[in-house]
Amino acid sequence: MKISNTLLGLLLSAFFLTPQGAVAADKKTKEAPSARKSIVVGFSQVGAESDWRRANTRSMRETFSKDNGYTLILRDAQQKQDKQTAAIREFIRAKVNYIVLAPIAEQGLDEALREAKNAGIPVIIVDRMIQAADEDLFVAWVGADFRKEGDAAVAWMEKTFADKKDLTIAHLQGTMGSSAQLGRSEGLREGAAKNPGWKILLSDSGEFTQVKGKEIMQRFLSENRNIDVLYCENDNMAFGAMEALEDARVPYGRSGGLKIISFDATRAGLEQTLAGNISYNVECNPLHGPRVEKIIRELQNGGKPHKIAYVDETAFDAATISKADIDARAY
Ligand code: GYE
Repeated sequence: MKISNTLLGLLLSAFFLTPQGAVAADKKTKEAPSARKSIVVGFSQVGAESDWRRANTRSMRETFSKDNGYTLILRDAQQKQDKQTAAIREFIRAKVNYIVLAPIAEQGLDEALREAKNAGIPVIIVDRMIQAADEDLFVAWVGADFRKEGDAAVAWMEKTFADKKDLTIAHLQGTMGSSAQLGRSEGLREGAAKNPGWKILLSDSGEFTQVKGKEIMQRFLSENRNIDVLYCENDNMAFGAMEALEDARVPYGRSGGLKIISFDATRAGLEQTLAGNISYNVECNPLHGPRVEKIIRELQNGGKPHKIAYVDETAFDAATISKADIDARAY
């Protein structure tokens, strides 16, 4: 009797192993995320100065979520370097597993990064870069080739204004000392050096914001209304500049007059490109969350991620952009 009971039990368990096992396995996977220790990531973000930046923050938040097994500590530096330094030190004190840094400027973070290194916390740099004396201050970087972006804008200018002997250029720069500003500005500077007719008569920083972009453009227009090209280092400053142009009744875009070149090619930027208000818009992709996560996964698995990784990018011409380009835009 005893034996047959055991046998029966065995038989039953053999028959019902699949459903029972499935339930058990299901329970296991359900319990896994909470049971597993989450990875703590401290992210020091530049600020919230532009549409690009807000899309970038969203991408990081979505990627480093609780459901994905992370605890994200996000600190907004409001475009102030001392806040960024303080955030790095806070992450070190909190003993986070990884520090992710979107540097405001290329210079000035060495000391805080050395402290992170001494504390044994890996630093991943995203978007802009740093000019560090010691390459070992970070494990990996992922972002855009800003100089290449500048070169793309210059190539468009050379093509578009090939017949024009003299070209008056106004230059609205991003946050001075940031990689995005340095690369894009260097592209224009070298373009002007190659093209003797190009004159950069006006230049100043609009700190990548719409408000400051408008303010600087108003000043430019008070100094000189005969501008052929506005080389504007991001979409939001271009929106501000467009407001200033409209207030001053200076024609621009498809209808003639001044031509605006912009960078980022966010959805709002592309809408202005399709409308013909921005003549050329060079893409800069902000969706870095999954790229940074891939680096962290590699490190977790004992791998060695690429030290430097550039994101592929394109550009949009008002003459050829389509509605489909905008519909495809996730940011
Ligand atoms: O172009 C601008 C943002 O660093 C690439 O920063 C980024 C730049 C982007 O404020 O809109």
